[in-house]
Amino acid sequence: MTVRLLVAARSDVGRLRSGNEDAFLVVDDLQLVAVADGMGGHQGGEVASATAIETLHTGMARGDAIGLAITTANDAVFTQAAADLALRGMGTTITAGILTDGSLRIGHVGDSRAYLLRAGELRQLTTDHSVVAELIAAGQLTEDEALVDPRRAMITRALGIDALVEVDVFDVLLEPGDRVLLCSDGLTTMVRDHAIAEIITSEHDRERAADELVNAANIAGGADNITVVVVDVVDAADAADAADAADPDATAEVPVVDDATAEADADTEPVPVVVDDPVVTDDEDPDLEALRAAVEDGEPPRRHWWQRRSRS
Ligand SMILES: [Mn+2]
Repeated sequence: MTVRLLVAARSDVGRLRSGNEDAFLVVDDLQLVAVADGMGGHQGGEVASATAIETLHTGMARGDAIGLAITTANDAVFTQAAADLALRGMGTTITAGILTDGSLRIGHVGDSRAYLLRAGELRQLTTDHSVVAELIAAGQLTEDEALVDPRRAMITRALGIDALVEVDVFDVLLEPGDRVLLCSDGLTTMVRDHAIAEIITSEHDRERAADELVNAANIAGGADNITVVVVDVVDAADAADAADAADPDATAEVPVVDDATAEADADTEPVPVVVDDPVVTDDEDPDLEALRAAVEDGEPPRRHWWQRRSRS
């Protein structure tokens, strides 16, 4: 059976940030979706996420594989950061999916997420590249502890930080009736998975589901920018029927790059902190307690890239 993706996307500044450093991409004719969450002082976060999204779009439009397109996006952000002092240190997550032979091929770096809702069960498809995800995997932190851990904004992989980046690429076989959610951590740090599942299970209309997800994050505090991309997997024949019957203006899904630059307030953006770990080797568990002091408490933590130094 041939499937098709129908998409609703929202990006919201939230209630505490002055600018929106998230970006998303919906390209209907490529059946491509993506979310990026930028970090960096001044305009850096917005530039990083917008550059990554645009470069991904360009690469996918010329037929590159998703891993290559994301690697190229890394090059673009890294090069731009190196060339402009004001942008130094900027970086971004990216989580992208493209419909490929009935599967969603996902490319992923960082702690934005892709979820699959199938038969009422919500499953996280991506692995967060973050300090707390590593600690949870190692049994050193519970999911509940991670939600309030001061290290929760520290990511271990991002685009733009280094000339090389490791990209997770994998396929998820899709079925009609599946719903896929891509989102930035402004949703997942505010709204628990069971509440996300309840919203996207009970709200059939994907546009309203996207609104409700953003609303839920804002009601919970809106501490970060919130971006959600709700993807319905439908039988391609049904999708064609629906498009014929509907107002073309209402269903046209054009490429969108939402970099929200106009909302930015450069003066209030702190410079990101890159925390070097002085002791980690590949052979021992990092003593991450020592890093707590480097992360501000009380306020919602800003995204940091946590650099694991390789042994020399
Ligand atoms: Mn974020």
